[in-house]
Amino acid sequence: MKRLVSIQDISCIGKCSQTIALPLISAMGVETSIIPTAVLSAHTMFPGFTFTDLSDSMVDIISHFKSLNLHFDAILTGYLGTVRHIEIISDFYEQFAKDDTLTVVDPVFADNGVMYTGFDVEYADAISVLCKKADYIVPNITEAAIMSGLSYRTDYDSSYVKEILDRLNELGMSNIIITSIRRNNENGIVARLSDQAEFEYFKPHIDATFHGTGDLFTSAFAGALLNDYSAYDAARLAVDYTAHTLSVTQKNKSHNWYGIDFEETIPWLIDRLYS
Ligand code: PXL
Repeated sequence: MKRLVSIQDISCIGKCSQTIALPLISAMGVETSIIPTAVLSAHTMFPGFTFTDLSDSMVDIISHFKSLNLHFDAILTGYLGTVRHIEIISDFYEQFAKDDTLTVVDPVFADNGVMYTGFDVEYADAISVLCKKADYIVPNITEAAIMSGLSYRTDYDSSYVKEILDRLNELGMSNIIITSIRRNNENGIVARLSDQAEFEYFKPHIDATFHGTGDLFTSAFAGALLNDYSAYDAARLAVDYTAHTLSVTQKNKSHNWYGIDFEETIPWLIDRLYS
């Protein structure tokens, strides 16, 4: 069985980061180990959340992993939170990212034109450095614009997206999948791979936003890559799964404001994965 390590926070309530990656990628038939970066009582949309930084534990966990001689088929990072986390992960890459290790970075620091609580330009610069080291990056359009140095726009066309991709390429990032792109009445992704192949995939816009949707996309994408899907097929599966889960959640009368109801759609994902 392939083994992935997911490096992101544990939000005790709120369905995001590890509490999405762990069940979802495991269900996709991949052993999912974790390195928690921090424990939050709840994700950052909850007023009054607590944040316990686990940087020192990360260092201890990593040195124990090293003594166990572990091999990872993939390293996935999502929401981190501090520049120190990024530095620790860069060291982790040095030790564990072998030639046959797939590295996926979801930079997670902004959405809808604004940075999340607690993030700043210094963080954006630091995560850009990690993005240059990754095999695949999956920024949303806000994160991609900020990392590229272009200002975020709500109204844009494909030339804006291409310019962002050009600039990210110039910075040394490759295999870029930009998510949350709005086009007329559609939502989707635009990707450029290291061989310059480009693809896009759009679905009708669903008028609902739920926390953790990006984490769901990235987890499904990474899980599909480890099931030997091509980047194009993995991205399409992840878009379809995300859209399906959004619409199921929206229809769910008992849904919670704080998270997406992915638990209900895991069987759908697994059906699609093996069909
Ligand atoms: O979904 C990304 C995410 C993950 N973890 C925490 C967050 C967020 C987004 O805001 O607050 C703690």
